Amino acid sequence: MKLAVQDRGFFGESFKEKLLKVKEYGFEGMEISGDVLINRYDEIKKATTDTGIPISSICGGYRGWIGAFDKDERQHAIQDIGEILRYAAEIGANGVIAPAAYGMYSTKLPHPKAPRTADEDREVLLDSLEQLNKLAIEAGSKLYLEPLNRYEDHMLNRLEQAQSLIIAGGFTSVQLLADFFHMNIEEADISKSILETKSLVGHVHLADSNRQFPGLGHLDFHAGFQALHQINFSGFLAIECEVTHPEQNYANAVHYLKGIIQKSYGELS
Ligand code: LER
Ligand code: MN
Repeated sequence: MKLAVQDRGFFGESFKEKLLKVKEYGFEGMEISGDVLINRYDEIKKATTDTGIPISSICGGYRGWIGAFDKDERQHAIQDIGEILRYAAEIGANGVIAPAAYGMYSTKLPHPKAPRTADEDREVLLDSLEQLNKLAIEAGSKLYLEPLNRYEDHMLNRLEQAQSLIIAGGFTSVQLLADFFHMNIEEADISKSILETKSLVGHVHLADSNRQFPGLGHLDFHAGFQALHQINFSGFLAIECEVTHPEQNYANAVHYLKGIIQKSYGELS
């Protein structure tokens, strides 16, 4: 398990500055946006070589959603993510993240009826994932399918729902993203869900129960990390939090998380 962090303006202007800053905090990778990766590719590539800190993963920075209601928006997402997958492989990142959609529709808010049924949602997602699985294989990268909480998306809220799509389609280059903030809302038992989806878990997002830094909410990271050790998770855990006090937040989180990683590992070995 390696700790990564999402890019923030606070880390610096140039990617060399950013990667040196996160290295100083003790992170081992950085998650960046797809449009930034493409627009600043040469600079980012050189900065990863100069600093020894890799780009762990790509989150956002494309048009539309893979589960968009609008056909053109969905095709834009597939096209853009396809291009980002190629750049991700080129720079040595582990993969590219995609939720079904973010903020498009929620059945838990007073929205008018959705234009699609749950069965139609599933069909659309299977179609998008089939196209993206092929593009990920061609690129030599992975797509990380991310379930979000019920207020951010109505299609995929739990790991088991995303797992069911991956298995149904036999998508060998699509894996799961387990985000602790969303799992805290949607999973009955975070550890059990991780153990049940096992080797399909390819990437992790870390935030506490209130989207603040781990240690500033009431989530039990220890139990979740034990489950990650049990499935031999060797990927990145990327911090995706609201930043209130940058200088303290990052340093405290690395200290807190490395302590839990070591403790949970020690108890199992
Ligand atoms: C949004 O809440 C989120 O968790 C992001 O990772 C979406 O990809
Ligand atoms: Mn996330």
